[in-house]
Amino acid sequence: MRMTVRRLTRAATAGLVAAAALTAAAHSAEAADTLGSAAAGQGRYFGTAVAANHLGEADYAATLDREFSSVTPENEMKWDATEPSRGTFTFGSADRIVDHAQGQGMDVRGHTLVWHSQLPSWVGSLGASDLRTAMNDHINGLMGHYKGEIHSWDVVNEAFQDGGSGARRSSPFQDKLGNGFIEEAFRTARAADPAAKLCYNDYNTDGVNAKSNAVYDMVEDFKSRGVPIDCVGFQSHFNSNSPVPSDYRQNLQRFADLGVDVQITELDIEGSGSAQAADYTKVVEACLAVSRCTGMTVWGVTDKYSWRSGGTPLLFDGNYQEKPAYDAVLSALGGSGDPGDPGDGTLTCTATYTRTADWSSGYNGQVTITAGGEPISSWTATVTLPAQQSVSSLWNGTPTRSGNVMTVRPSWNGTLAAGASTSFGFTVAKNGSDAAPAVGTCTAS
Ligand code: G2I
Repeated sequence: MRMTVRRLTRAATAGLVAAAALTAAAHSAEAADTLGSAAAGQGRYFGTAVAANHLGEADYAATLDREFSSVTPENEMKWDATEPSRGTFTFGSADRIVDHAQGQGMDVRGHTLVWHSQLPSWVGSLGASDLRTAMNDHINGLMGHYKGEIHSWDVVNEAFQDGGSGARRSSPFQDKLGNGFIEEAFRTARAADPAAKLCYNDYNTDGVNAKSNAVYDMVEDFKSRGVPIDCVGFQSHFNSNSPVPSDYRQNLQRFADLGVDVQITELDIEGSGSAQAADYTKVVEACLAVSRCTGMTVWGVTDKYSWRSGGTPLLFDGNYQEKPAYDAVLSALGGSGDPGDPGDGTLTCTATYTRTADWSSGYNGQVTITAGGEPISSWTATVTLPAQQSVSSLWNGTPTRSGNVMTVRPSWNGTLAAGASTSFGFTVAKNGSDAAPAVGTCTAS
């Protein structure tokens, strides 16, 4: 357990959280204008994964503190970070996150106690009996340190295989301790911190499929035999290969009907603009439709630091600007910020670049312009080319050139609805340089 002073902090924090919820509820009668306060108006938390090493970045901390009511350490509570050698616990980075969260009246999700990944090599080399002891010691060490400070723990993470078999995934725990390791971990966890909700967490279990059926059968079995389990986490990492399933709500509901809470634990959806916004809306609406869906966590604050940063899957872009997906989530939560802008009527847009064709002497580039949460009637984007390159033609935009900088304005396509996109394209002669152009900040009017 952490020092008494921290325990006092925690008790004080509990009061703060209650006060924050009241404020949020009162506020929502007018118009909740942050994710956390809008979600509180629906009786839910809205969280994000956080990395300790970004907390010192002013925009990161400001966005985190303003918008979110729960945090999950992205890596700092994992086994490799907290018990790198047997019996030696290191809590520095995780404590930084927990202290920051408590200072802001945010709750903390614990992630994760028993997982095959980010496991120090010493764990894998133990024999069965030693491994069982080490697993229970690890659970007791972490949960004891944060006793009373974590609202939900991912006790076991990703223990089932992908694919159609519904089988358990191979891991030191599975291979040496057998199927019983999961329930043993949950029983140990219950004793270690009776106040924490104990979750099983996995991915590709978001719709009804062989893997989620296998988890469902396990939870049903646990409930029937009195194995302590309180919640199931649905990671919800989506992209075009793994879209939001059409039976997402139905799947959440069937787990809730077993008598456990459900939580969306690592939400991110690759994409941009109105399509991404629509997918986020589906997820939020599904959670709100299931009374035991107690909260949602997105897997990061900003696209800049996402584990899938190339797919821009989060609610804030790399400059901490609210994306159309942010507006969609806020609105689905019943909030009414001023979508897509800082709340003062400012019009916004984003510009993203892709190379759409490539040959030895040249390439075609395309810049997609997406309006923020307000309709816009014009936009301006700059494209800076590497020195050797030159543009031979440009379509669906009106360029003015100054040296190697092109400033592009609309031709026919200046008017965009909130969240809507258009794009312009251009052909470039490489002249020996294959480097990509740099696209500057989009401005809207
Ligand atoms: O892979 C996405 C998530 C799937 N579910 C469980 C989550 O715990 C998992 O999170 C990711 C983190 O977002 C990444 O940040 O887990 C990855 C590792 O399994 C994390 O990546 C690791 C890198 O692989 C390491 O090279 C790096 O040292 O992050 C570490 C800390 O930055």
